[in-house]
Amino acid sequence: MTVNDIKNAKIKAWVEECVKMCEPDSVVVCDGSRAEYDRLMKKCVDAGLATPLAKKPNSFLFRSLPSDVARVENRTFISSVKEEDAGPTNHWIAPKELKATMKGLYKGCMHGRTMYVLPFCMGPLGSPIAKYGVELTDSEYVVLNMDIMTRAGEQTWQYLGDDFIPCLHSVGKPLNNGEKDNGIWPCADVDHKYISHFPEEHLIWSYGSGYGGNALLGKKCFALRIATVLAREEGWLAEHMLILKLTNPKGEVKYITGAFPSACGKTNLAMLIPTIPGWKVETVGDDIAWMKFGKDGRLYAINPEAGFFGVAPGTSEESNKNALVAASKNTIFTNCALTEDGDVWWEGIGYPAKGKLVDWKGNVREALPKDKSPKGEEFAHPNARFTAPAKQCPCIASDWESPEGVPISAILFGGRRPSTIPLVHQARSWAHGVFLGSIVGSEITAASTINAADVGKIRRDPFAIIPFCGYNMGDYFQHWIDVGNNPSTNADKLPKIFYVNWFRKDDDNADLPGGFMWPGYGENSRVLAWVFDRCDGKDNFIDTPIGYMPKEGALNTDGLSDCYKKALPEILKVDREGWLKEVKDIRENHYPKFGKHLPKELSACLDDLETRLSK
Ligand code: SAT
Ligand code: MN
Repeated sequence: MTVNDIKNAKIKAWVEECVKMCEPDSVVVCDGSRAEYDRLMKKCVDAGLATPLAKKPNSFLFRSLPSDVARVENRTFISSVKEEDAGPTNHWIAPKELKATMKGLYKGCMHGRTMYVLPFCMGPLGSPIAKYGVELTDSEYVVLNMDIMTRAGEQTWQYLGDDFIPCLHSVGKPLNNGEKDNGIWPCADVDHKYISHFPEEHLIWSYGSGYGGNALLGKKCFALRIATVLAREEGWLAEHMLILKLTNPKGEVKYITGAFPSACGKTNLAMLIPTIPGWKVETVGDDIAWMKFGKDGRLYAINPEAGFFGVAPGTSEESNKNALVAASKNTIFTNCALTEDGDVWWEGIGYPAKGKLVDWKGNVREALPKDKSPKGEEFAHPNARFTAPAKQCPCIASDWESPEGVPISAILFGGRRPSTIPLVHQARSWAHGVFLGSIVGSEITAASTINAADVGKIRRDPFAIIPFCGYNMGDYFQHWIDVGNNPSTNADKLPKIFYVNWFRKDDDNADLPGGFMWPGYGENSRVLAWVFDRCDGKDNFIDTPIGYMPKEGALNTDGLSDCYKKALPEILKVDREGWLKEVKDIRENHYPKFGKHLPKELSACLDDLETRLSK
């Protein structure tokens, strides 16, 4: 198929306009077939950009440039007409100015390269919740990753209408006559990278980066930043949330979504192996949830993605066996280390490497006797990734591609909070739940900042969506409040909302590994079980000033190690003093950022919390 064969006139005209601007040597309309995948991968291998892995069937390792290893938040723009609509947490440039700058960069940017036209679907094909887009890119790596992460190619044309999302991407490295990449990852320098969103036009323009969320435009750019805008316009929710299916020993099922800032084990929770007998967790999604009201007034969620773009370091048999199996074949690895026998290795994989390794920068180095490496000298980049098909996950739920989505019973929020926030508490109402989402954050540690003065402060990441919301965060809070007041639903039908904290610490207690008062991982199933019963309205709670909490004996502790049993009362009580400090921090440092956009319901929740705590 060629551009001329594209039947949708709007798509065809847009492609032709972009071809004229970017001037690629050739244009290929992708069919999404296995043969095409193999051909593009071979092109990458021949160009020295990808290495086939002898130890993992049909799997390949890419190394990016050190300047292109992660999302670039300060080069990510929400280019709404009015700055106020981008809000206090986004970077903004006026659309006219940004378009002029980017058109200058796009002019001739695909010289010496092929432009790929990749139609794709976010969500199960034909699902009433799914949305469609077309990505134009000059990166084979992007096409290959999008093939895994989305439903892409031929099969999507029949669903693509005039409301498709145009996604234009270039690595920003044109080639002169006869010039080749010579095995060097193509991208532009940092100040020429632009990851731009035009919310009024539902348009995405990305330039200068070939990596992850900057370049796989279906993911953060479309399924979150543009989708949050669509969701607000159309009355649904586009969220940075995992979706899991929880089955109790009686075989009853509930679906739960959860939002956590980075480094809180979101993917691990989505693929958790319960330690309590008879319970089962299966995965519907590990990163993004789109939730819409069904006819019955309940919220139904789909995972718009078809793969996992997971952080490799720290993934081990112990932390997430299911992810390792998912990434054992047909997987793209990026910035991992390469072993002599043709496998990948990373810090925290659970065993030391042997012999020589090629590190993520391409240098050959002798492996260290331990699995850990000094900061800055890691063999795998800390943000090294695996791109694996979701269907390869051993715990993928049988209904993960259900077109109508799965009905959500509970929503979890959480962060890394060494003090104050208990193991679990439940919101009293939808608005109180929105309040809990709005205060999500993790404590800044020496490991997560270069600014010593910030250590101990809370880095707020409301709904874990700060880097991914396509409009004003105050208006986003209001949208959540409005969803709860939607006439097609009521309080009984809405998901119950919970705040969990797996990360309470007591550094003085030598019995606790790492000082953590809760073991986490599979043991989190104990909390999930309490949440499950709460959704059934069981009498397993007490009412406290901060919300509902497990009553004595309600949390299953059978088989829990003694040190954690001893720590439990402390992490299941209300720390009044700590919470009063929390209230003060929210009032003085967090809520003022949103000015008049902060919903009055949230200020009311804060006042109410303070009153209850002071009684
Ligand atoms: O690179 S991605 O944006 O896809 C992943 C992440 O940073 O959360
Ligand atoms: Mn994410």
